[in-house]
Amino acid sequence: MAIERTLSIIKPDAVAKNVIGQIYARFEGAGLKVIAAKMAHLSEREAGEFYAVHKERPFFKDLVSFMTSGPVMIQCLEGEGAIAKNRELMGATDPKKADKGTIRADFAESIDANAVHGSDAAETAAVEIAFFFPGMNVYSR
Ligand code: RTP
Ligand code: MG
Repeated sequence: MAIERTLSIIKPDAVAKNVIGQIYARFEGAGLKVIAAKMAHLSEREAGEFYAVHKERPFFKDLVSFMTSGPVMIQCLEGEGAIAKNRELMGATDPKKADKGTIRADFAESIDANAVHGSDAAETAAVEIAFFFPGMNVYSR
């Protein structure tokens, strides 16, 4: 399988719960490397732009309001099949439906406060990585 890059966000609920390290350990345990990272408190504009694909969805307002409610930890992950592997580690969007042992099953409270974001395809990964890490401040090894 090819080496890929994906964009991951530890959302405000998980940052507030102080589980950044526990989530990073899961990435590392699955062979995913953190090759760029930054903490940020997103503005409404940034969160709205990032989730622009969901603009017409009924949950958009709540999503932006949640994503701007506190700091987030944003990282680019690299590894074999990184996009699907990260989605697998995350579990289903609704933590009640997420498989046992996934990040969302273990750390998320609700479909809104669901601990993590992960790119869902190669095209979105490229756009999302460029959105948060413009230029090449990425440390591959
Ligand atoms: P994400 O983009 O955050 O990684 O999550 P996802 O791919 O699993 O889910 P997506 O369909 O892209 O939705 C983005 C976020 O919007 C919230 N959502 N709420 N109330 C609802 O029906 C609903 N559906 C989605 C979730 O917080 C989801 O992570
Ligand atoms: Mg998504």
